[in-house]
Amino acid sequence: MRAKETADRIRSMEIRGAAEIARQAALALKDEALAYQGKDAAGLFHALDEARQTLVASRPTAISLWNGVQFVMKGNDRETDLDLLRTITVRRADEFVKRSKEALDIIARIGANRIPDGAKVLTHCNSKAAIGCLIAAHRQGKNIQVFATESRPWRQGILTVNDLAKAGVPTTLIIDSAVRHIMKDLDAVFVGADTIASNGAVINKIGTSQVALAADESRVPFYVCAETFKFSPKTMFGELVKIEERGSSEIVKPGEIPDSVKIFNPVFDATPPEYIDSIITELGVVPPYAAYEIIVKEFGQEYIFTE
Ligand code: RI2
Repeated sequence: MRAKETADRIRSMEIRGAAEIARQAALALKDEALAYQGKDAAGLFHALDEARQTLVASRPTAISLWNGVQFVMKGNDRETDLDLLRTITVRRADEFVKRSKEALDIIARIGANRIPDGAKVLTHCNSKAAIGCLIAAHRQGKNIQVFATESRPWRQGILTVNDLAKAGVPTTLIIDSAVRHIMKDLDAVFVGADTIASNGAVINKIGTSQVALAADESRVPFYVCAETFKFSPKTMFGELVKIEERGSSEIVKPGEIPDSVKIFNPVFDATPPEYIDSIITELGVVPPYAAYEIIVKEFGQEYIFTE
C-alpha cells in the first residue's frame, strides 16, 4: 500500500495500535521505493521524503511512527545509486517489521514470567504488546483471569476481549469507570505504550493514568509493555510529548447535545514514572527511570537532528 493510502487509513484509525502504524508506515515507504518510475537516486529520495512527511502527519504525535520511518530513511540521503537506494529502503523496511515482531514475542515471554498462577490482571485499551504477555501466561498453563476496559470512545476493549477469548483466556469486559471498584481484587495491571519519554513517563490511551492511580492506591503492580521504538528520542532533547486531540464526532452524535457545549477529546494521557513498577521491553524488564539509557542505546544522538 502506498504512503497516501496508508496515511489516510492511519488517520481514520482503520490502521491503529502504536506498533502497527509504525510497521505499516515502514511498508508504505518500501512500496514507494518499489513503485518509483524515475531515473535517479535524488528523485527517489525526494519521493521517499515526501512520503515520510505524509505518513508522519497522519498521527503527528505518534513516536512509534516517527521512529519507524526514521529507521527506514536513516542514511538514505547519502545514497547516490538508484538501485542501491531502492534495495536499501526495501531491506530496512522489512528489517523494521521483522525486528518489531520479534520484539513482541520476546516481550510476551518476559511479561508472562511476571504473571503468577491464579492472577487476576487488568488491561486497558488494545495493546498487542500487553495482550501478548497475557496470552503467553495462559499458554504457560497459568490459570489467569483478565479484566479488560471498554476504552471509550473507540471501544478498543472490544478488540481486546475478542483477541483474548480467541486465545482461550478467561476474560471479563468492564466499563472504564469500574476500574477503581475492582482494583482491590486484582494482582497486576498490564498496559501498552504509545510513547515513553526520557524521564520514564508513559503516554498511553486516555484513562491509563487513572488506572495507574487506582493501582497505586491498592498496591497493585503496574507494568507497561513496550518495544524500544516506543521510546522518544525527541524528549531527550527537551521536546514535550503532545497529546493528540481528536474530533467531537467520536464522542457524541450530531444533535445529541446543544451546540454551546464544547467537547474535549484527548486521546492519550501521561502516567508519571512513580506509578510504574517496570517497563517490559525486548531488552528486558527495566525501571521507568532507565528510559534515558534505552534512548541513548537504541537511537544515539544523531536521530534527533534529522527532522
Ligand atoms: P501496541 C494504542 O493507541 C493504544 O493506546 C495502545 O495501548 C497502544 O497503542 C500500544 O499498542 P491507538 O492507536 O503497539 O489505539 O502495543 O490510539 O499494539
